[in-house]
Amino acid sequence: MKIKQEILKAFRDQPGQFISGEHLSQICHCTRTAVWKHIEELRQEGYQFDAVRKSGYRLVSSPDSVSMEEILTGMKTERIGQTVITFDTVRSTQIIAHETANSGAAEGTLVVADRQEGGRGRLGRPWHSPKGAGIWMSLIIRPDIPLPHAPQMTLLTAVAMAKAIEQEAGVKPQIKWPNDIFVGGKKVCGILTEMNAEADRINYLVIGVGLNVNTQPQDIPPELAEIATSLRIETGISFRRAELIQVFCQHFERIYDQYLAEGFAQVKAEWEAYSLSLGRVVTVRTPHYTLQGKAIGLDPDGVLIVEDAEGQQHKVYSADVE
Ligand code: BT5
Repeated sequence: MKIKQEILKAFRDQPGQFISGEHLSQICHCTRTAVWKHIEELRQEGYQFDAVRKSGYRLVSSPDSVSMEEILTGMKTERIGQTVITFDTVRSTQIIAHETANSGAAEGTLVVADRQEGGRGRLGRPWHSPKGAGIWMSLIIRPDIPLPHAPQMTLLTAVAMAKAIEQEAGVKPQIKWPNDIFVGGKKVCGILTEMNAEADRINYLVIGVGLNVNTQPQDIPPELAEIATSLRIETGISFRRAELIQVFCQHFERIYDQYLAEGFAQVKAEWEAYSLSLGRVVTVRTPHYTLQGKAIGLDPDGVLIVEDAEGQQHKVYSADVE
């Protein structure tokens, strides 16, 4: 653990308490001067400390930052999110995650940016990623599953994120097949799963997640005003993004481990419980066809089943659903 991370962990383990410079230097295995220097650096990053002679330091408040220290301090997982690479501004965290995965990054490596200049959705659509407002991250995983099962990871990610949103924001999210999470009837989160594979083997998946967290109405461009929302807009509360990332990683790891051990059935059941699409009449659009019908369920592999007016059932593997 880095010294700044150790310092933050010490304060988080004893909330509201003063910790002496001497004690901090023992925890961090460094000199008291080094402790002071790192506390000054943390102050520059927006952390507020009280410093009282003889008592030491007390952490008063933390910024809403997606720095490596903030994300790793309090991360309660075994491997998902245990390696975190962070940036102020990138074109897209997907691009960096692919490069990182290609150079051998471990499963669970997370790439996070405060802002994206070229965030992307499916089919090259743009993803609006303003500075400091949301979670723009890409997770690298290396599941040993058959290639056709890769899309199940999108559904699994949506369940993990829906649970994180529910736990942290206290609202009931709904998932629109396959990759959108809605709160209050508008899109709060989108998921983009990209795969690198050989003929019969997945090398890695990069799962991109964009979550509008503290976005204010004026940060949403006019073309998205009717369709996009944020957790803050829906609840009136600001959230600490690092904490949301930690909670997401915890849910993801638990569901993913169960999925690897037991298969897709549990994810399917949880996904259906959050579904916005099932039981509704939907329009399915792909580059090749448009279909109208009732979304009646997922098949055991996670493929959407739509029944048309003639009662014929269609399997939908990848599409936009309205
Ligand atoms: C998605 O695509 O919803 C997947 C979005 C994935 C974004 C993450 S952010 C981290 C990682 N790095 C990346 O570069 N991407 C991933 P799709 O279903 O194609 O939806 C895209 C559509 O959502 C756009 O055409 C807009 O209509 C709408 N949209 C764009 N930005 C939005 C936002 N911030 N909130 C809600 N809707 C948005």
